[in-house]
Amino acid sequence: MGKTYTLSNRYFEMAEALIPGGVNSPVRACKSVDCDPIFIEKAKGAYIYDVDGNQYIDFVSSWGPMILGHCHPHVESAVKEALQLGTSFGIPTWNEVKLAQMIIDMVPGIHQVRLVNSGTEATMSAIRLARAYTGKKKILKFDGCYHGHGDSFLVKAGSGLATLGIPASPGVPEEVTQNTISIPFNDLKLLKQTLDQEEDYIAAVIVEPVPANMGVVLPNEDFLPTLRQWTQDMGIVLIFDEVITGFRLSPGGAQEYFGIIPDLTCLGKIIGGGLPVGAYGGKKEIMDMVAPSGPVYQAGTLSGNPLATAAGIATLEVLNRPGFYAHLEEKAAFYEEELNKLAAKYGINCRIQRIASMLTGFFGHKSDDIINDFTAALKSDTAMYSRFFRCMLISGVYLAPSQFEASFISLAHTYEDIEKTIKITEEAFRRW
Ligand code: KE4
Repeated sequence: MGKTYTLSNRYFEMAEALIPGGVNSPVRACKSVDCDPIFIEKAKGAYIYDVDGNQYIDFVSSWGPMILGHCHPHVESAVKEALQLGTSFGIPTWNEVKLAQMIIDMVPGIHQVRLVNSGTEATMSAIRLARAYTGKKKILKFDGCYHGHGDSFLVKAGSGLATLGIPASPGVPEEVTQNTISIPFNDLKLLKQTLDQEEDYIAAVIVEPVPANMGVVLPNEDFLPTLRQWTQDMGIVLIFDEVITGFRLSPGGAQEYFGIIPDLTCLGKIIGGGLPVGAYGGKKEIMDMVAPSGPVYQAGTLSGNPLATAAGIATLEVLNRPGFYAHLEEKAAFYEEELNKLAAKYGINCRIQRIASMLTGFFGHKSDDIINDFTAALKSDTAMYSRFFRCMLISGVYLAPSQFEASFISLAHTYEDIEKTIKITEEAFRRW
């Protein structure tokens, strides 16, 4: 029986009258995949259920946080237990110390950490800190990388801006953006030129070590080590934005995966297990500058919230179980392999790029086209992606509603779920 979206449509109509675009985050509006959003009622494991009773295998995982799947029992009981003790105090709690210790134990480059409420807060705070630490103003980022909606970052950013085709955002004064330099990812020649030219003015380079906001794009082998060396030599703070890669690529994120240690790290998503937690941390000599131990101001009413830290602690406890990442990687590799086979069998132009348990299928590219920067990613056939998204949606698979995002495999996805997804994909390709 075909799916009905009666209630989703009605709720969206009501939402549009009350909330800009009917959503609380632009990419959820599904504009780039030419359909209205579904409204979710509940989720469990690898599945989400919309308000009309339709079931979907979920590959968005709330844009990354749900690495354990939805309603993991360990997380659920931790939050329920915390709830009995109160929801927010604005006074220090033991869980903040415990989560801080876990983050420091897991993430090689973090020796002191501050909890905040989102990835955006983490990145905004990290660049403010880097500017204070170096006394310099400029920030260098990479085209297609997205670091949240802080003013300094809304320059040639990925994610929602790329999805909606917005090169930068109105309302951001040029006095701010003139201090942000954005160059192509993986371009060492231009990086060297830019650093040599701007060495005296650049406070920090901020990078997604594996960008996922232009779709998953892998760093060339020499890119991160060279970036690390040059920023080290020039006294420029290197910030890894690991909001997505943190705890995703390995317990210690991309910096453990590649063995490259940044000066500061930004975290989000997985760290809160689905509740709002972000964090920034790094070398103690830099973090000591953060108020109240130092003069760099940053604050937050709900930072370190007891429910959110309980969810984060429980999540990291499961991630640290033996074999967790190997198991996730095997399932993701199986999914990638089967997708490649299908694309070849049906002559569908789709380049799949994967690392660990996150991947993107770039439509309109040959399977061996390496996409290593934003310009290449933007050449994707977004109309084809849109059609694929809708085919999969009506067949019960929920993918990212944008070509410029990633799909995530969670602990909860079984091989049966992946085989079912492959069958549905084959049906979509067969009828292409
Ligand atoms: P939040 O403020 O959304 O928690 O984090 C911002 C952020 C920072 N850095 C990276 C690498 C990120 O990917 C993000 C947010 N990611 C997007 C999706 N790729 C969030 C989805 C949305 O905007 O609704």
